[in-house]
Amino acid sequence: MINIKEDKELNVMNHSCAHLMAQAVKHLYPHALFWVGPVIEEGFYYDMDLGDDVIKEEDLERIEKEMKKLSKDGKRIYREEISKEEALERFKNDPYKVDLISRMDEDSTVISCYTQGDFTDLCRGPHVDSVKELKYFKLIKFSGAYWKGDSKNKMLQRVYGVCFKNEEDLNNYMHELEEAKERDHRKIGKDLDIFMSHDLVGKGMPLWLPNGAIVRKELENYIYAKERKMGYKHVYTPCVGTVDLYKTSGHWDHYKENMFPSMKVDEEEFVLRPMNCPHHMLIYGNELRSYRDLPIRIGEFATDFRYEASGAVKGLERVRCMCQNDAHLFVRPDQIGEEFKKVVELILDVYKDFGLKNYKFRLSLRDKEDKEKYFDDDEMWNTAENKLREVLNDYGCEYTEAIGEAAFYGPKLDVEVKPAVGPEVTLSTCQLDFLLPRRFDLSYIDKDGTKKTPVVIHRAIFGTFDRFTAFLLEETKGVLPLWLSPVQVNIIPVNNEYHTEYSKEIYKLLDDNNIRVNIDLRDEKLSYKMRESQTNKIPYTLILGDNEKDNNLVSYRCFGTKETISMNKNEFLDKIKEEIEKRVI
Ligand code: TSB
Ligand code: ZN
Repeated sequence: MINIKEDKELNVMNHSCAHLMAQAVKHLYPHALFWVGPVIEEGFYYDMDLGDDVIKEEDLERIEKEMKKLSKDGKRIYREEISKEEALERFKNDPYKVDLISRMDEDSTVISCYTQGDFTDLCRGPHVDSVKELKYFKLIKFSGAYWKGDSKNKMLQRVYGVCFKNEEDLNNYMHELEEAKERDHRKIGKDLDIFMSHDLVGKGMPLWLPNGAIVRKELENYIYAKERKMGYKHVYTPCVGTVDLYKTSGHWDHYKENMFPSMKVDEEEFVLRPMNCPHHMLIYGNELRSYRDLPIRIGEFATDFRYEASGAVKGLERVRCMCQNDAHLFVRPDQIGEEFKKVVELILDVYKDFGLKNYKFRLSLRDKEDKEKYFDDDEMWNTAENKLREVLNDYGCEYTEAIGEAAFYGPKLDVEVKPAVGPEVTLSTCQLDFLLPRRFDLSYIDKDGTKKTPVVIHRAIFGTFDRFTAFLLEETKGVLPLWLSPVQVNIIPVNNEYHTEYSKEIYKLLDDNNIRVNIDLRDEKLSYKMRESQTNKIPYTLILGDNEKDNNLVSYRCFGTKETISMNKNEFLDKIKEEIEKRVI
């Protein structure tokens, strides 16, 4: 999809269209006050205080109609530059604008207003010359949005829209949007019974249904086997820790806003953990370590809790309770390069196994100015950042650099992917850390008998099982490979009366061989059952009738094909066993 924010002309048009929408809203809701209306990748939105009014679906049409009227009317848009004093005077009855203006620095910012007909808005611009240039727009959706993104503030009404240069572009965009909705893992996850959520459990706390649990278990088995082969040792640790643990690690100072509030039990104060590093540090510190023991790789499928803004939580992609495919690698300084390289190789290997191609590497570095987030040790940061660059260059990986995106304890390599709907997210991550081992006073005895501090590499290949599953559902459009499919084979007898017995025999053969098989004995038409098998995206549908029964055959249809293939039942079993074992995609 086109990135509207980055297209100069569309950016201006969409910005002007946000004003046009505000003007229309003002006509329909004269008491409306406006906060901000930025251009985003997908178009624009405006946050508005409509008093007690709450936007509903049918309101979008009304607003759009008014916008069309205003556009036809074709008023010119003109710019005025005013002093801060004048701006404060002019907008004195609008607390939102006063808030914006009072935070403006008169010496460095020009304060400007844009007016079209009866509507004036404070704005940096630029804008199109006349509202008549805005013809091909559409209001897309609406939501609540806390003022300044803070849940303690008033909830404003946010309306999203998009504007294009011509009808064709708008239609194409709307078509793509429809397709994206179809590909959204929240829709697929519901259709395929992968996960659900419930207000009584809470926002961002998905419940994995039996089908989803199968996918997750398969992912766990898959990555566990890979990690075990690479010398990882897996552990289980509690999903809480004391506040003191997180004070020791530095999370309490640097990561508190992402954590759930603490709770007191007897004399101890606990937090739900947002990360597992502190627990793994303690496991490392539990034994005396020699230089010969390193690298030590401690892995865990670990449940974490993070405070994510309620407007940001999204299906399985951004949750408040997640399970990381986590590991902490404790290495000697001379092993950083090699170990980091192995992680990059593992990432590439895994993405290949899943046939994933739409991803980008990003090197996340510190913002040197941000002394609050990042610990102050230039040398340590420089060494770590250069080390990562070096390995990436050696490996010939293409990557971009992002300042200010590093973790508080060190720089990292992230893998970024684009969901069907919404901005990019991080899937895999590999982070270098010189800080935590020091804070936990970790050591190993070096060759010369002296005590040295290990370096830690934090890494999560899937990121979280939650986010990876979300991405996988979108990339595959829910058509999972055989080895991951909740139901691998669906058996439909041609006639329940005559073919149930043979169908049950085939069911047993497959079930005994650990194939996830279903038999559909419902009193429904064959064609209905076959269609449903397709809707549920089951890889193999077996249709068993007289010919199959008399000759020990199975006849099957693969998902998405119309062709029926017949085969000896044992041959079929061998075929799919091989397909599962090889994890064919
Ligand atoms: C890799 N301490 C490290 C760990 O050792 C860590 O926690 N890194 S992290 O903060 O980047 O999180 C790891 C991964 O979790 C991210 O790469 C991302 O893929 C995933 N993740 C982060 N936040 C969420 C969330 N709210 N919902 C789902 N997945 C998330
Ligand atoms: Zn970690």
